[in-house]
Amino acid sequence: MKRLQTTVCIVHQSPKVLLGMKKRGFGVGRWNGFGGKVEEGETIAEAVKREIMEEAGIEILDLEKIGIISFEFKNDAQALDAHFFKVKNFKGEPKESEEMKPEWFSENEIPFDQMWPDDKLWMPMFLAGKKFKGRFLFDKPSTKEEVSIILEEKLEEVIEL
Ligand code: S76
Repeated sequence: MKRLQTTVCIVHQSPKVLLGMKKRGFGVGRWNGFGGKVEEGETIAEAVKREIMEEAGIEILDLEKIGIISFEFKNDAQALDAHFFKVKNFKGEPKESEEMKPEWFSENEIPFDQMWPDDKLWMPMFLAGKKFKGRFLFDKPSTKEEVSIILEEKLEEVIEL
């Protein structure tokens, strides 16, 4: 199976988290962390920095790896290895780009009904400062109209990634 390396980065300034509404492409119509594909010749950390600058116009000042989840879709040979990161400090003001509309949410008002279905499982671990590893198998990629369904799930807290 082909595994695409991707990043998901969430700014956490307790009790607020910064999410972005995806305006096009994979995950359109859903709130998510910032991120995308790791490009050829780029480290994962470089990809995180580049994506959050492109999508939200901010420069991150710290970066902590907090999870790895493998996402697979039934009948699809393309799997995603998503590397999850937490950022606490950044420079600049989050601003809307062609790809994402950033918005701050309270930890207790996270819009899970407009997010990927796995988010309600790992987000509590993220907010509690725990690290995690997991694998989710979905029936299909989500679209704006239809959310995908989790067919298999595995998620565990880990001490180290
Ligand atoms: O939080 C998530 N971000 C993604 O890009 C994809 N979940 C997810 N699930 C497939």
